[in-house]
Amino acid sequence: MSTLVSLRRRERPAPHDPEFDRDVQAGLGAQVKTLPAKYFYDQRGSELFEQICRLPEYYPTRTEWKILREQGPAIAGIIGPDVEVVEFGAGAAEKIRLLLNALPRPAGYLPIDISGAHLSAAVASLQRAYPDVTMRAVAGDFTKQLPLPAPLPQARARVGFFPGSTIGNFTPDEALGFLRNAAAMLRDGGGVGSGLLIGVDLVKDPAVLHAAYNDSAGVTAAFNLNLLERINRELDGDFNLDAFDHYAFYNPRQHRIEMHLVSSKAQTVTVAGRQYGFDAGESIHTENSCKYTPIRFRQLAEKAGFRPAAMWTDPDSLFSLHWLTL
Ligand code: AVJ
Repeated sequence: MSTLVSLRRRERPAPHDPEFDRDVQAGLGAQVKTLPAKYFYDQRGSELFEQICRLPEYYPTRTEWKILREQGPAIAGIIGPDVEVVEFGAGAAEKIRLLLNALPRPAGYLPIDISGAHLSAAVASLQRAYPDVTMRAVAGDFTKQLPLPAPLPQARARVGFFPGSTIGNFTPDEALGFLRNAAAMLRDGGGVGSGLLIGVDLVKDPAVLHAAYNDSAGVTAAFNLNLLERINRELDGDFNLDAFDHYAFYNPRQHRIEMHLVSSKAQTVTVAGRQYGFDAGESIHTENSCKYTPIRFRQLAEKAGFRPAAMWTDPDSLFSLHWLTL
């Protein structure tokens, strides 16, 4: 059975989503301009991200996929049967297939994603492939405390799934907050054996990191700039996309890729009737993508109340998959 929870209201994002409006106003009005990375993923942005995942330079997706595929039996052995999988930020709900294939008798799948339309299409096709798994999609922002549907009676435990190093979008402080929040949500409906399976990108040669966010086909640049296009469309903005440049670099002090949109000239932009001045060379900081060493990530998880129980990585130590128990 497939249930969609509060999806209808968000199917087509309202032209003037008040929260988007507020966040853009706060971000562009600040001394140092920023925009929240979670707004990348409108219809077009989600498509561009899927293209990024197939780029030769972008190693995280295919490396994590390989770890999941090759370590599937080991992972399934540790997690066990009859669990409800809660996916945070499910997007296209593709990787979950690998996990559902590997797990013995999975009871349920509860994906959470901000892009409701994208999620409902993905879950519909997934449900056809897994008729015995109870699927309940939740449209919402998983960085906030979200009320989840009651646990399934046939599920023994709730297992969180947070692949793709999405946690890298948070600063370490925010990541700690997310992990504490996830622990509370999973403990709530979970029994013995609940935990979190989470993909974390690793610190590595800065040249490899740099290439992954500066692909030669320009897809990452288009992904970054699409945020301005979304503001133009949904908040009646007049950003000239030719007057902003994609700029991404690795900051080794903070172990993170930073993505910016840099104004190529002095200009004034209007959004929802408000004006924002840009100096030549001024940036909008649009994304952080934090990288961790295995030890640093385990320390963070422990601080949030998890017990690091297992970790898998690839032979080149590009990416890590952690199993954290409660
Ligand atoms: C989805 C946040 C993991 O940080 O690598 C990819 C997003 N941004 N290329 C990442 C992203 C630019 C991605 N995450």
